Amino acid sequence: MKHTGDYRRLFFACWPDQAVRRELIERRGLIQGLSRRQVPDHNLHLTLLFLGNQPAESVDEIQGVASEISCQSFDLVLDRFGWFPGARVAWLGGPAPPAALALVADLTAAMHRLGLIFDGRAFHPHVTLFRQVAARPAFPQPPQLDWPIHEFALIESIPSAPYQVLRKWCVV
Ligand code: 2AM
Repeated sequence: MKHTGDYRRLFFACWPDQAVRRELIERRGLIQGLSRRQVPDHNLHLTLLFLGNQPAESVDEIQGVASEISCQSFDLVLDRFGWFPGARVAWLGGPAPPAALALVADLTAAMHRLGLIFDGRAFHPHVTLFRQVAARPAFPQPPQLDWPIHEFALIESIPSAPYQVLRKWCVV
């Protein structure tokens, strides 16, 4: 397909429903004030696979191959706050369930088969709550958040706009 020169910044994610979003907001409140760059309520999510900038005309193909992925539903357990020194983000995260790892591996393989090039960062389940956190904070222990995952989503990041959910797929 001819490349138009336009790019879309994309990632696959678990997108919270209202109830889980409320719980994420409540956990974020336990560490409030860590930086001025609090992730807005409407953007809270858990990235499965970051694709970054991809040719605009690949979006249909990406959705097509994502539709063929079969995955079992799983429960995410988010039970700790943490901080990544490189990215300087503070997050709520937890262990990676085998079904989540399988989904990420299937998505990665499918995107590679399409010939897409993207960062191969390892999957560490986390929801970023604050950006530009300069040093590791002393975190409290959050109450455990259980997040049942029955679907995953393709999200577009557009500068100065809320993340856009392009499409969701159910898992069984
Ligand atoms: P972060 O929250 O840990 O920064 C949209 O930017 C989403 O993609 C965020 O969840 C972000 O993770 C993630 N992301 C951005 N760049 C990435 C990269 N190079 N590798 C993996 N995930 C990335």
